[in-house]
Amino acid sequence: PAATVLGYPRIGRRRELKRALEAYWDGRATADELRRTGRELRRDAWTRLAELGLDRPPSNTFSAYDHVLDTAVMLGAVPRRYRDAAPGEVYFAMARGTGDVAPLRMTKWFDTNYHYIVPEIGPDTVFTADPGKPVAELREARDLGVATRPVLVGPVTFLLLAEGMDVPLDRLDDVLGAYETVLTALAAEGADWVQLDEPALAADRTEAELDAVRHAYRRLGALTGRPGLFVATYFGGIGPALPVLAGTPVEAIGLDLVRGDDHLGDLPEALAGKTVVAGVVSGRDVWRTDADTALATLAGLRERAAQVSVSTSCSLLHVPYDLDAETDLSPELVRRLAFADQKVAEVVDLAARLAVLPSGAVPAVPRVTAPPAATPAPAPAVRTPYETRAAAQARHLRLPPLPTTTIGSFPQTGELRAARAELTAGRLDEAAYDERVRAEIEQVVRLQERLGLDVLVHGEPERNDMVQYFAEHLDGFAVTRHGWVQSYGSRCTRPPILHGDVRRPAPITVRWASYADSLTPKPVKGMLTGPVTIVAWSFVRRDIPLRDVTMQVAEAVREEVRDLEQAGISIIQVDEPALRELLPLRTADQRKYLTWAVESYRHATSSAADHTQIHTHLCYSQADQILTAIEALDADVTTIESARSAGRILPTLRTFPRALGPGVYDIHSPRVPTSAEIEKSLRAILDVLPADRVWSNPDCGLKTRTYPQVEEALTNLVTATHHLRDAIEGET
Ligand code: THG
Ligand code: ZN
Repeated sequence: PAATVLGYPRIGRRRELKRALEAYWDGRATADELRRTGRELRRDAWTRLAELGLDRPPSNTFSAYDHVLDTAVMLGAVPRRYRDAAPGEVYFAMARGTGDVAPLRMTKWFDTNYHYIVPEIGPDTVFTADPGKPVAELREARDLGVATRPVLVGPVTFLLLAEGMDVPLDRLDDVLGAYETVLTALAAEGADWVQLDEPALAADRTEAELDAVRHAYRRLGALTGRPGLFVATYFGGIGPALPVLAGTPVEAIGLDLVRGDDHLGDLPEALAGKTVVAGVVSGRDVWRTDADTALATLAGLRERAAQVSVSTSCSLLHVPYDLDAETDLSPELVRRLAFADQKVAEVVDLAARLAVLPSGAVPAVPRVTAPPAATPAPAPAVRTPYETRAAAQARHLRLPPLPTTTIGSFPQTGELRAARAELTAGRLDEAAYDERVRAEIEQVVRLQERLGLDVLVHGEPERNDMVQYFAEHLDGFAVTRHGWVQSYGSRCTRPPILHGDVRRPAPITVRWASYADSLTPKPVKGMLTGPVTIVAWSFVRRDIPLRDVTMQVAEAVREEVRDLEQAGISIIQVDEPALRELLPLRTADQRKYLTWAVESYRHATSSAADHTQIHTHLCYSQADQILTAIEALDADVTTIESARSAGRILPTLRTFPRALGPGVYDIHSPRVPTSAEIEKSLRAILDVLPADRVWSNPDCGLKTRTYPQVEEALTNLVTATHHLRDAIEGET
């Protein structure tokens, strides 16, 4: 049986692609230099995969920015407004915008922390196939002596992810024409297999959508002179889509058997003629695979399918390259871990073991019971009624109408990042580093006082990342040195590994919050990351339920809230930007998740005194989809990212029961809004919400902006707010 993986990381073992992209965008490198880096990364990937024992590694999994954007370009779906860019610049214009044209929207790739560029199509989009990229990669690999299997985003997933049409699948036949051209070109170039990714099948699909799947793969299957078709599904079981796919001429079907083993019991008869590509090695976490369990699954499958190949559950894009690069992890932890290269070896090893297993033999799997977790019983997580709290907070804080504030982070300067790198390398001592942080905090406080903001923040200069910083200060987590995972484009995160029971050995944020508080008579907001976001952006142990892990983290956050309060901090923000990210893809599973997610947040925050004001912040402009859960968090003030989508979101906020700060400055763009624009946004908000419950703030943290942009934008924000405030106070 063959061994394969659905995809492989592409940012580079030392983030070479990130460096090359940023150098190119800054004008420090030429397009040729960028292309050379891409070629080197692809060569490294193919030769490594071949060395590790894969006979047909994937190709076209490299991307200069994003694979969904690559697909849009391959299909000719380039919106008119980008066509004026210089020929070599169209691709990055779509990804990042130009001086005049905003980029395409970016959003979460299913329930991962990877973000893709949202294709834009309309009734008039002309799909013209350009097979150039997949064909070139196939050739490039073959010249290195490696036969590969080109990977494409499948036509149904592509259309379902696109925006601009009420019923995007109306364009299916036009898109299929372009896919036929690409498949024909790949076959002509010698591809014997092509992988078409259809992760959209792991979410709920209507009958009409399943009909589209049937139609798409019947039509592609009927193409003459085509390569073998391997439809890969992942991020969960595909339920009713499985018999549909099985009823088409595709030769191979990939199943995520890590998350989606629910459908294994009733595999349709029709699979008898197919190759099942069994995703038994998880592409979503860093844990070693239990070989006995995986082998039992594979042996069981072999009884029912024509062929079984061993694979990962999804692309390895979501895990770091190589565990061997980590020298600081404890040997006990290392024994439990597998990064991308180790997972490839696992796949190869499982295939070899399956090959020598006599047919009919299905090994028994010993049941292991996990040790009970040290999970806190959820405290009765209720605060007093909002009205009571709001009155106590008003007396205590004495804030003006439309209070102004920011979300937490201020720009992270190059010097600050350099100082942190020096500290890690041992070239700067703790005391000297602390001195830099202290100076930065003082500057940020003085700046906010000068700007006239009402609720100040310390600016988070001491934090690399809002999750990693907490992981570094909690027991039960390990952090890596080189474990970078692409988040979007050139941006990466180093997800911490949550491997044991979580405990907080000492206060984490109190020192810097108190320091900032000591500098000013204005209230300073304490800044914490919520329990759901901490687990969502980490690699989490799987021996106990995720809910229990999250409650342990919530207990640590609860202790931090208590200590901040005791240090005299009266406004505490607990962010949950990833609340929506962990939302299960299937609606049937969503309510249960939201219940425990909300419960963990309330556990973290409910001990706060009435006069302590709890804030929360959520990103990604999808607040409207989980508004009931956001209300249930019971935060006193909620700030959301809405500057780009106010028109859609504002009407849904009319009945929001507590204070809200819908963002009035889009921090994701370098553009600075005028005070007139901000005032207009605020007026739109005041049309929907009562003035005594509205806050005035940017729509996300300021970390990725520059100081000149931030100073100008916040000046305009304060001016606009004061103007409206005078009008409101004049009325009463
Ligand atoms: N932290 C984590 N995940 C995230 C975000 C985050 N996911 C969603 C959202 N924010 C957008 N993603 C990112 C990811 C990384 C960066 C910005 C937005 C980023 N990374 C630095 C880089 O690549 O240069 C490295 C940061 C570091 O030193 O850790 O700027 O905020 N976990
Ligand atoms: Zn945000």
